[in-house]
Amino acid sequence: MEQTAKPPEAQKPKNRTILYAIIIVVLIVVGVGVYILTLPPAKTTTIGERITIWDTSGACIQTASPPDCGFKDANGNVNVTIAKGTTVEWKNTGGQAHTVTSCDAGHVSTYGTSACPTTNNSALPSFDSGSMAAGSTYDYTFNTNGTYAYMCYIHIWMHGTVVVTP
Ligand SMILES: [Cu+2]
Repeated sequence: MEQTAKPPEAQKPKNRTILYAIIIVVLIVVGVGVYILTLPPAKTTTIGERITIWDTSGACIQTASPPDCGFKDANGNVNVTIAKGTTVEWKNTGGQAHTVTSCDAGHVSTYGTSACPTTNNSALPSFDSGSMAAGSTYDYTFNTNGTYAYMCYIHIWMHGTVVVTP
């Protein structure tokens, strides 16, 4: 079969080439952008102390004896001592929502002295997890030495202490 020479294509306008170049550049930029946005965050926080927020079958009654909810570390202690710079992670293993809320002056005035029998030194930073659903965690890094009382503002009889040493 005899090959017939293709008819010469109509000359593409030059601006079409420019359009293709622009499309390719846009695709590359979008591709790189999506790649960067989907990279996992370069978060290198190491959890130095884990505290369990617990309750018994979703109950957290102020008058329960022994208590049916609270905070505890791996050894069952309510009060923990950590080195400055340590990140503490609280995990709500209970069936109710709980909070991790520091007993700074602002929170004491909001939640009262039943929630916070002692007020933290004003030099210490405030922290507040807000309402934590069952199963959720809250991390806080302690960068100032001192004794931090904290509580759960949903159950103001839930108390804990973090002592931060140099
Ligand atoms: Cu609670």
